[in-house]
Amino acid sequence: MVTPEDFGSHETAWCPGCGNFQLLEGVKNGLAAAGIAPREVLFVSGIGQAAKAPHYLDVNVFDGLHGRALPAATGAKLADPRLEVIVESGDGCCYGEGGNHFLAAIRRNIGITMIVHDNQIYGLTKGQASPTSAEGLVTKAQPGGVTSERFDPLSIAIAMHANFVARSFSGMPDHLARVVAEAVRHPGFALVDVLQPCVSFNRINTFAWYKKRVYELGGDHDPSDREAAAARAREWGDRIPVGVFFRGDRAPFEQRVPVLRDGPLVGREHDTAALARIMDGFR
Ligand SMILES: Cc1ncc(C[n+]2csc(CCOP(=O)(O)OP(=O)(O)O)c2C)c(N)n1
Ligand code: SF4
Repeated sequence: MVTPEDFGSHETAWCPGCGNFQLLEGVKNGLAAAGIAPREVLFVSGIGQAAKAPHYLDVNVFDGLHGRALPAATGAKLADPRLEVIVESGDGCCYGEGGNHFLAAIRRNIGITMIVHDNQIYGLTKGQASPTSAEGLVTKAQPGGVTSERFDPLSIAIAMHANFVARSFSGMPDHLARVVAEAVRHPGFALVDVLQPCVSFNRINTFAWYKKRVYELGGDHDPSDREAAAARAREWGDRIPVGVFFRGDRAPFEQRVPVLRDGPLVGREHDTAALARIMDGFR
């Protein structure tokens, strides 16, 4: 039996009170509930406070560049589809510089779970606006307030037929663990956007701010209904829904790629002379 303790316990470099702590525990609990052992999982992160999360887990880890976790994760998943590949990083990393990779991963429906610590700010670089910052938010780098519309990851993911779209909140650890467990079990690309207060640089979207607004999607929501999911995703303001918005049934990319029909690429014999001939062809 897999337990949360199997994923280890480490000192972190996060600020006291940060929403990342509950997220870390939620991920451990979710993976244990899904029965996924540490050696079966590869975490790929970018750069940021959130991107440090995999450093605090006893799992396989690859640190990508800021915004570039998904391409590395995609390569790993194609090399060995048996791996449970999870991208874990911040909203700046996943939706800003990583935005195009996010769209490509949804289109491909690659079997990766992307867990986003959505604190609506750049934490590591000390408080600049991120794509999910609210319009008008004042920061040291945006003294006149953010002038762009907020990026809405759930609406985009649902509009593009992402296979699993969910949101949770670090203030709801049990809910978070349940959603993570469900996301990793669902085939294809799964998005878990987690509302994560940054107590140092986002003084607006605090735990108290979210607690007043967040509510759980109930039995009246049908996650197979994409139109209903889109309508719920647009709800943002006095009431903010969390839960599984949408569950699709598209076949994962790794099941459709011809080269993988004969099994994983790792461990296969490869002909270095043939590879050298191909490389010579580019000279
Ligand atoms: C290619 C590249 N662009 C920009 C940066 C600078 N940078 C590092 S972390 C970061 C933002 C972090 O914000 P987010 O991804 O939301 O994570 P958080 O720190 O809030 O958890 C930026 C802009 C970088 N290291 N590399
Ligand atoms: S800066 Fe914000 S996101 Fe980063 S550790 Fe501190 S509270 Fe958390």
